[in-house]
Amino acid sequence: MNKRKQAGGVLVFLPGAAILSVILILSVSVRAQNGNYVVIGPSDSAADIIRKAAHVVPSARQLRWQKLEVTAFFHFGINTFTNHEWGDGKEDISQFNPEKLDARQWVRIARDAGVRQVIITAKHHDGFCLWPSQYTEHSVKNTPWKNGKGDVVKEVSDACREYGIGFGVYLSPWDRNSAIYGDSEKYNAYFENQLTELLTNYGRVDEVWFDGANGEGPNGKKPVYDFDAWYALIRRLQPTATIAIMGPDVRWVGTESGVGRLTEWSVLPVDSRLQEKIAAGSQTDVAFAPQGDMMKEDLGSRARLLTAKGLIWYPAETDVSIRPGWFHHPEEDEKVKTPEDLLTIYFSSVGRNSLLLLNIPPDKSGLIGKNDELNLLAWKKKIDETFAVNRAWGAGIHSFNGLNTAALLDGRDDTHFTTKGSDTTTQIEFTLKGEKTFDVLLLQEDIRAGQRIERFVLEYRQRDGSWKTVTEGTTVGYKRLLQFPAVTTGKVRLRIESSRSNPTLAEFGLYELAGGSE
Ligand code: FUL
Repeated sequence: MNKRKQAGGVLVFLPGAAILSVILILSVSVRAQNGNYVVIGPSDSAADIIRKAAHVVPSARQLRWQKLEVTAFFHFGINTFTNHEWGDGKEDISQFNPEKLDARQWVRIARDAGVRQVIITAKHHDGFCLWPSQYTEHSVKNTPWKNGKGDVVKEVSDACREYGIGFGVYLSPWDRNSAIYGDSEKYNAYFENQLTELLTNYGRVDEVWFDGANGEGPNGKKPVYDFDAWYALIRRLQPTATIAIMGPDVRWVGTESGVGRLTEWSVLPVDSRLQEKIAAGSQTDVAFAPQGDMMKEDLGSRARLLTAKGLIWYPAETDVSIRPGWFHHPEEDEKVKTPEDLLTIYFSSVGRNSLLLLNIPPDKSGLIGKNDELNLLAWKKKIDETFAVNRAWGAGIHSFNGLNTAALLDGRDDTHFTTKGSDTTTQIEFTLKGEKTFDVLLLQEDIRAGQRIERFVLEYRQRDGSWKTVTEGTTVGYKRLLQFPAVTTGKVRLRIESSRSNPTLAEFGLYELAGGSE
């Protein structure tokens, strides 16, 4: 039975006034962050709006986050012991005793799999805290684990520092254990206190992840979360941390299948940040089935932008679990996604202008299982082998209206090719160093300049001299990867057919999938 559907009906949306104030506060704070927000005035023409959209850029924290490409979740907590996905807060926490817990193993495996930042579920909806919070008794301090002296959050943050990767926290606003949940004023103060503990006792925090779930407390009421105050607190205590999902920096892609949109704009009309829409989607399997409407949903096309009051940089994060559930369940030990599954997910998330947040749940002994580890490492090997050699390296590059063609093959995402004058289309021809075989195209825009490309086509020259389409697409953004049946040729050309301003293309790559195309 689907646990999410079972638990459905407990959600409420933030009331309109709260949403408005969230947006106002966000607008004010982001406007100051040089260029990741722009106001559309009543006198702006369609051309003005598109030009403005082309110049919205990520904030420094959004840029750092985007470049991570692959991050991981560790879903771990009392659910790991009760074998549930969502606890009700009444669990007997004396069950929590992960005798072999080794956060260094978790982080080492993640790091070896190419993960650049991890997020620990410090508190899930059941309210059990993985750190010894002084504001509740429902935490590790009252469990047999390490005689109540343990702190999972500390072990994970220490391991992240040791292995040189980022550290983030998931703190569920919905707390099914708290007796004061339902009383907005008291609960918000409690939540702020817990957030403060996490943001002050564990060194640098790089991401704070809020889910939007909100149910009724013991008093039969649903509290109104004070997101404004939480954002302000995070900005004050951890100014470089991105605030994800129910937050201003990063948006949920809209599926939990690892599949992002084929057309994925990071510049969106300001109303896309309405917290209630995000909350509604993140809890409803039906509305967000992988092939469902959300995949077709147009978030950032020209038509959508033209009616906007403002535009923001609001990039997509694609979260998915390596197993069917978010928490570890022994019966799913044989259902770990294979290296091939993970590679497909890599292409449909990182390769679609999104960041991949891959969940790797430790088991109740406190370790990541062997199957998960082996599949992760085999996946990483495939990625490394696939992208080791760019078949376009050493190619002669010609573009009739192009500037700085050398940037396309310099391996850097902060230098770019662009066009002369105000040209928004171009053709770039690559004379490869001899005949090459490839089945993957990589494109990257220099997002420091914005996201601009709207349509592109890759063609190859056939033996008879005619050109044939290899693949085509719409948005590029930070990274776009496309797979196609293998092609062997000595010449390719990339045609950028539409762009919101001069295209600013950072990288061009042709690769061959490790093990060949299927
Ligand atoms: C959801 C939660 O309800 C799930 O349990 C999980 O934590 C997922 C990442 O977010 O909204």
